[in-house]
Amino acid sequence: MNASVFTYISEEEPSTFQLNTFYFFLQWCHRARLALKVRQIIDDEVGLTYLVDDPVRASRGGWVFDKKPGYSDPIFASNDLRQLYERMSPGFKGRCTAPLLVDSKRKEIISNESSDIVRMLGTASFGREDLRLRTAIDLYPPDLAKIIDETNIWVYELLNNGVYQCGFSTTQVAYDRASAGVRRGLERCNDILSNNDFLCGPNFTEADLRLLPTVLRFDGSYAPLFRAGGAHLRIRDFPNLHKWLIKCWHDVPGVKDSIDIQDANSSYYRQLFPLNPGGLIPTAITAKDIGLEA
Ligand SMILES: N[C@@H](CCC(=O)N[C@@H](CS)C(=O)NCC(=O)O)C(=O)O
Repeated sequence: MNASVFTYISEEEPSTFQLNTFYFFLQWCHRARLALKVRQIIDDEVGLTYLVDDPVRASRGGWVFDKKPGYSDPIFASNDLRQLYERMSPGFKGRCTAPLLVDSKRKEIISNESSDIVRMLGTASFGREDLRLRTAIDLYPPDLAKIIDETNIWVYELLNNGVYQCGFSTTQVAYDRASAGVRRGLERCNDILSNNDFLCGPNFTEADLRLLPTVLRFDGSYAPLFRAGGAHLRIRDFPNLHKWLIKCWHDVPGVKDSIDIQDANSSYYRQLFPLNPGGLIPTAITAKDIGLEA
């Protein structure tokens, strides 16, 4: 698993957890939401709390709680995410990021690393028989563990993180390297998907789940705003990958409900001032525009 200062829960752990997830909608949080949706775990069962992005009201980082239902900290009534980190992990020095998975009974942070959260939500039942049985899709079957882990590594380097490296490069050399990596990543996916329905074989797995947030935002944000792979590139330029995206959208339960495409894309233009100093939000891109709906 990824290096994290917090604990990792496996299926063997005791059953006393009460789950709570805090999150916003950018790609790392979208992964966690996808894991919940694909596992068919409904929001109320894990005590999901949304965050508001408000750097002015936040004491460090941008995430604040709000008074409105579903947006307040149910454990400590904190004002912002940093306060919650401080209360659960006094002296915490890292970035106070979302998604954040906490045990609301023990009042402890379980994890703030989205890849671990996805693995836990995808594989552990947290001692609850009903969550174990409901798993419609096996995101991490033991016989595919090795290939899923290998795929996650290059998908992260070239694509999940590669698009951000393009967007935030400050030198031409760094941008060129990251942009070439994004193209290699997209081509590699396209090649694999010429023979397979999904990245690791005939079934949707965690590797597909982790690729999805990047591909769903590519045409609306990562290409035009981050210039990932070149501002003009589109997922349609990789026909097998485009077919995969359509398949995930229509055939994998929960994927459609995991994202509001217009809002997810416009949030990049709203929030990333250095990349969009004028603050104008372009005409919204829809599911139809990227070929997902007729
Ligand atoms: N490695 C972390 C990164 C999480 C992350 O960057 N989250 C964003 C929101 S999706 C965040 O909270 N950013 C605020 C900050 O960096 O201060 C993960 O994948 O969980």
